[in-house]
Amino acid sequence: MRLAFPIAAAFAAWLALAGPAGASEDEQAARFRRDDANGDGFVDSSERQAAVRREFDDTDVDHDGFLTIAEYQRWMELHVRGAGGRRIPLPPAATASVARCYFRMVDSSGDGKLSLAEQQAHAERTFRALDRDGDGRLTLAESKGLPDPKVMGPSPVCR
Ligand SMILES: [Ca+2]
Ligand SMILES: [Ca+2]
Ligand SMILES: [Ca+2]
Repeated sequence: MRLAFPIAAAFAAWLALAGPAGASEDEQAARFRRDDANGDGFVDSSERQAAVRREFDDTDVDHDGFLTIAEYQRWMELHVRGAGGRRIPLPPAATASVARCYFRMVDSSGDGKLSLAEQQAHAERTFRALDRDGDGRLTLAESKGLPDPKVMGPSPVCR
């Protein structure tokens, strides 16, 4: 359990920030409804990208246009939830390792910070990996599914 925690948290946090899925069922459905701005029961790519922009602005506490590991850790402490929406106690060492892992995956320029463009590129990849029938929009069920690894590419090894 102890050993598995950082990987499970990495996965949960990665999905929570980058895709429509969150840690708990309720949170997933609530997020889906929030993302579905026109209320048609589907989340399309532009609705997802608008949500990514809002999440980016919330996470970028100093508003310099980049997310640092510390800003991302703070976001996780505030938003990662377990079953039933309960807060999970996240030791700083765990959030730091999850953040480093996430940054390895998303920071394509390798400068140690995430730009909005990098977050959006990652969100778009995740969106395509979740859109199993390829119709360009996600149903709630698709948004709760696992991203297609063939579309997503290999996940970084986190420790
Ligand atoms: Ca919609
Ligand atoms: Ca910042
Ligand atoms: Ca679809």
